[in-house]
Parts: sequence; structure tokens; C-alpha cells
Amino acid sequence: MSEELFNAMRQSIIDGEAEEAEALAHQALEQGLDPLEAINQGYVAGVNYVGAQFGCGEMFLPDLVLAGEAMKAAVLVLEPEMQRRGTERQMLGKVVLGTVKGDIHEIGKTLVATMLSASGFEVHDLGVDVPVAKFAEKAREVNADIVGVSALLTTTMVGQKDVIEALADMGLRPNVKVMVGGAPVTRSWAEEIGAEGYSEDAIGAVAEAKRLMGV
Ligand code: B12
Repeated sequence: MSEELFNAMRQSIIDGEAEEAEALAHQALEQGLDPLEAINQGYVAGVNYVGAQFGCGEMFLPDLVLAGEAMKAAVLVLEPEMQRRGTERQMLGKVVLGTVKGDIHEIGKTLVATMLSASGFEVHDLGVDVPVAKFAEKAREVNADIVGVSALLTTTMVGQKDVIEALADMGLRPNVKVMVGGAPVTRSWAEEIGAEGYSEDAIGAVAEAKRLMGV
């Protein structure tokens, strides 16, 4: 029964059908399904498929954008229930996440946010085009363990370095760890700017965040 629902969820992401994805999320909650399971076995399977198809040139930009919108619509429905159960779950750590100033790419960042919260992190997603100071202010406000900074443009990558400096200026380093990512970002760039974490995808981002928390 839930297998059918998971397949429909996966397909709603592949088809980029936000309304369908949302309706299926409601259905899952009505049936008492674990929202985390719905995300991992349903929606994320769809996102992974779309990502792979995009990588080999079988799907295109509009497909990605629509898949991202559908994913967001589903997560919006499932999130309150995830948070409710999260209070019963041991949270692994607090992450402040955003895409740097001047950069409006949000799909990858949102995927990282979704995967982190699905894996038990408390995620504060600041969105896109986020001013440097806002990362540091939010980190202080919520007592963050990790700040994740996404950049998809070579011209905005330097913003990741600025965020590290802003955290240091506020006296939050080295307690608050920094994780960077985005298509042009490499491990050597992360090392150069003093970020403790780097990953080329959302699955790796979860592994990095766990490593930084020592779990
Ligand atoms: C979709 C897209 C857009 C969409 C964004 C829609 C949206 N709502 O996000 C739109 C159309 C708006 C757009 C606009 C532009 N784009 Co664009 N865009 C892309 C595209 C095709 C895909 C990006 C994407 O979503 N990928 C899918 C996700 C899942 O992957 P991802 O973002 O890389 O994220 C993964 C990892 O990087 C990692 N990750 C990401 N963030 C983080 C953070 C942390 C902490 C960690 C650990 C990991 C991590 O995990 C993610 C999940 O697996 C890329 C091409 C590409 N191959 O990357 C170009 C690309 C990034 N864009 C590019 C450009 C040039 C632009 C524009 C300047 C175009 C223009 N002339 O107007 C504008 C810039 C606007 C701005 N100011 O930001 C260039 C950048 C070149 C460069 N190196 O600087 C690229 C590489 C295309 C190209 N080959 O030329 N774009």
C-alpha cells in the first residue's frame, strides 16, 4: 500500500507536479505514514532520478526547477509533522543554511536543507541572496553548530569566505563550523578559506554534518 504511495510520490517529482506532490503528502499524513520515510523513499527517490537524468542530458533546466518546486510543496506539508516527531527524536545539531548574497540558485541548497532536516538536524534555512551578516546573526541567535553556505557562481564563491570572516568577527569561530558547497566549489577551495566541511551533493552534506558533530 505505502509502496504504491511512494511510487506516486517519486513520479510526482519526476513530472514536476507540485499539486500532486502536495496532495500525496496529505494522503501520507492521513494514513499515518512517517513523513521522513515519505521523503526518503518517495520524494528524494524522485529528486535523485531527476538529478541523474539532468547529469546525463536526458532532463533539462525546466524539469529541475519544477522538480524543486514539487519537492518544496511536499516538504511544506510534511515539515510540521516532522518537527512534531522531531521533538521526540534526538536532534543531531543546529544548522544555519543559505545561498550567498548575489546568488539566487536555490534547488541544491534546498535539497541539502531537506536532507539535513530529514536526517535529524534542526535546519534554519535563510533562503537565497543572503547578506553575509545575516548568516552570522542567525548563527548567534539560534546557537548554531554549523553554518552551511551555498554558492553556484564563481563570482559569489568569495561570499563563503566573507561568511567565515563575519563569524570570526562575532567571536563564533571556531565553535561554529562551516560547510560549503555548490557546483563550482571544490574541496581545495573549502580548505583554502578554512571551511571544515565540503560536499558535492546533499547526501555527502549529511555525512559531513554528522562528521562535524562527531556522530
Ligand atoms: C537551475 C539553474 C539556474 C536557475 C536557478 C533556479 C533556482 N530556483 O534555483 C536560474 C535560471 C534562475 C539560474 C540563473 C543564473 N544562472 Co544558473 N544554473 C542553473 C543550473 C542549470 C542548475 C543548478 C541546479 O539547481 N542544479 C541541481 C542541484 C541539485 O545541484 P547543485 O545546485 O549543484 O547543488 C548540489 C551540490 O552543489 C551540493 N550543494 C549545493 N549547495 C550546497 C551547500 C552546502 C553547504 C553543501 C555541503 C553542499 C551543497 O549539494 C546539492 C545537492 O546535491 C546550473 C548548471 C549546473 N550544472 O550546476 C546553472 C549555473 C550554476 N548557472 C550559471 C549562471 C551563469 C547563471 C546566471 C548568471 C545566468 C544569467 N546569465 O542570467 C543566472 C544567475 C542568477 C543569480 N544571480 O544567481 C552558471 C554558473 C557559472 C559559474 N561557474 O559561475 C551555471 C554553472 C551554468 C553554466 N554552465 O554556465 N540558474
